[in-house]
Amino acid sequence: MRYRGREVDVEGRVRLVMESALTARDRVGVQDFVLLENYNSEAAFIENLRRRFRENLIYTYIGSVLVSVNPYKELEIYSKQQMERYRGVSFYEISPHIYAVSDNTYRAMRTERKDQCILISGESGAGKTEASKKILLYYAVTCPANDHMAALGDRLLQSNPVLEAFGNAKTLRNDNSSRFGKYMDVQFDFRGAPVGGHILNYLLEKSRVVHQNHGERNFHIFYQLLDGGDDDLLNTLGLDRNPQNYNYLVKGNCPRVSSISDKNNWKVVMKALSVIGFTEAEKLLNVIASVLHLGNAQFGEGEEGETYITTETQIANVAKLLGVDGSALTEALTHKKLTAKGEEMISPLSFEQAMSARDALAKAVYGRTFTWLVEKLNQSLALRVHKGGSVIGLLDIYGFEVLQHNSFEQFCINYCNEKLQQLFIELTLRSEQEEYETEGIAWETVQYFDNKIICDLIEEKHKGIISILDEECLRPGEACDISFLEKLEDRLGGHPHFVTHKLANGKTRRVMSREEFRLLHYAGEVNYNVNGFLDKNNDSLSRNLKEVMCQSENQILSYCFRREEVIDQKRSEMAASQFKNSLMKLMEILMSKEPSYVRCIKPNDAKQPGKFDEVLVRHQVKYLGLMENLRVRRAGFAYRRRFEAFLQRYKPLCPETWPNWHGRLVDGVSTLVNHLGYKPEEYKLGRSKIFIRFPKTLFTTEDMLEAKRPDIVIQSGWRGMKA
Ligand code: AOV
Ligand code: MG
Repeated sequence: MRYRGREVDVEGRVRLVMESALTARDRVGVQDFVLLENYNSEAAFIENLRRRFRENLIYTYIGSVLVSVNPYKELEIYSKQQMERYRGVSFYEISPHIYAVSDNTYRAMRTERKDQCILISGESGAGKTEASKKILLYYAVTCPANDHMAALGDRLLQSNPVLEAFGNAKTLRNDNSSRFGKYMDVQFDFRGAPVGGHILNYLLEKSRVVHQNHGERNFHIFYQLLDGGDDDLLNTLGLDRNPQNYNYLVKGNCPRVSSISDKNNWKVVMKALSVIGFTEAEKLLNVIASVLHLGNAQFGEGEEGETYITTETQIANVAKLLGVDGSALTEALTHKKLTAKGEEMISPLSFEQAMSARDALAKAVYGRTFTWLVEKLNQSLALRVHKGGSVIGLLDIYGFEVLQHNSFEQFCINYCNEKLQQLFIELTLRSEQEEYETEGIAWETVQYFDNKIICDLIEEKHKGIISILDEECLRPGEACDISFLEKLEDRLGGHPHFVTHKLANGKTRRVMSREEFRLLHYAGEVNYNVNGFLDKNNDSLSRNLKEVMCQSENQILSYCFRREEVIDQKRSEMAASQFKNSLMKLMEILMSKEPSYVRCIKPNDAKQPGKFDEVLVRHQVKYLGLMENLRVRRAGFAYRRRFEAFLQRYKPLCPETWPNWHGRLVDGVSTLVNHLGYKPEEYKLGRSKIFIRFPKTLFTTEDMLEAKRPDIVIQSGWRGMKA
């Protein structure tokens, strides 16, 4: 047996690893990919991830980027004691963790007084939302509490179950999939106490309210209400407990999910609402129930093609819950109002039109109520007194998704991921390059795929897909989904990232339907079916329905449906453009902050613990650009550390630097490495950091330290420093 080094295990015990054939590093891999001997090898990269995953070490760094693999099981690594271990400790001192990123970001905000953000990316089900919750928990538990705002941490935490109930749903990819994008600012005062929060929400997948794919569900809140609400409540709302009795809940044929307890979650959500200081729960539940009843409203077709409602009691129920006049609602669901030459005309809707008016109303009611809810949360989290502190922003969006049938929603979701990837490319490469420049170290360029070309394809003014879609939406009566597709073919055919069934030689591509276009995204190919694109982009509610809704006695709804909207005939921005513009603003917000990254990886498609699907992981490593990230990070140097950190750690190895060095830091480091026998080609001294070329140099030094001072407690020393 041979002494091999030291490790911190998941329970936080420091242990000396005594292993023979299988050395510690062989078994658990390296905790930072920059330490891989063969950093150009994708196979070595994957192997390192696999080994660590097998040992429940789900976190690994690429420099300061955290790579996280979803364990699909509860690990004992998120306790309060664990949080304590990471407080004030530098990255390299202790095993990688989401808490280390949280803590480093927090300290960078405190010491540099600069706003920070943590960007979490990865495909659907990779663990983004869980990561963001852990970060928030870390701040709520470890940051000093503000005297006046002792409960703010609680409110921040409680905003999550509420948002998830209304904005998350079970999909095939994820039992708790975020169906909206979320950016949350946590505001801190000058003492570092959290004092406020603000949430920005992005495009909720409203179509889910009226339709779910097979095996998927509507938003959690519906099932929670039916399962958890007490008898009196359900009676008042006119609901029974069986989700299968509601048209809007049966489409996916999936009323229950084994990993979810709707009943318990209902309690959690109700409690959260009360912590947040929510007084409108009753009105909110009326809205939720009204959507369920609305879905059960049925129509019949009269002899002359007119449409009427066959379920009078349903509509009476809906009207009561929405706080609107029953006959006005009936009228608005079956007729349309047109103004021609200054005269108002009323004409009946066809059966199909009435159905889609009903669905449009359900989507509008739910979607606007969701936005209202976010505003309510924001009021509760709002900064009461501003004390000149800084902000940490957390971005948790819906992950890249490829379904059997991809529609407008997937188009928006994947576009959003495309933007985030672009930001990652710009910021990581830029900041790395800047670091070499400020340190005065010569740097090698690294080739990488820049996805700007795809972003442009989607968002470019006049030329991009969104512009073309808007154009078509402005030709009512003439345009349809297929004419939109044809326009895309005309204008974008031949673009390297755009494909349809038409081949350049005029023939057709058999494998693609005539209703689809394919985008070659950074993360893979996706076929989008154009069916419904125009409608969803228009996202319009008839004037009649708006008129009815803005007279609602339910204060939530009268807030959501404003009079001005009916009076002002101006066309509001269309859905995709609005989304695009909100993303542009988001990018500006993020660019103004110092970013940290968490890159989440999904180990298998079966949501199973312990299963590491190499093909799937390799694909994600590829499209997340992790290899390029690593190469850029290395760019010739495996490791970098600030002089004071390096000296503090290794000073016991040199009599001249031990116990304290009194001269300039750079001289101390120089003396130390000379004593250790570093050769000139092995390292470079920058202005504030030492750059070490080979991992082996660092390993040898670590081993020497271990042999000399096995007693050194890892957490002690050089607190509060960013490497
Ligand atoms: P996502 O946010 O990335 O997908 P989630 O964060 O919701 O994915 O994670 C999906 C599921 O994986 C969770 O519900 C947990 O069961 C499990 N999981 C993720 N991270 C951990 C962890 N650190 N420890 C234990 N289990 C975990 V989407 O919202 O679909 O893009 O739109
Ligand atoms: Mg999520």
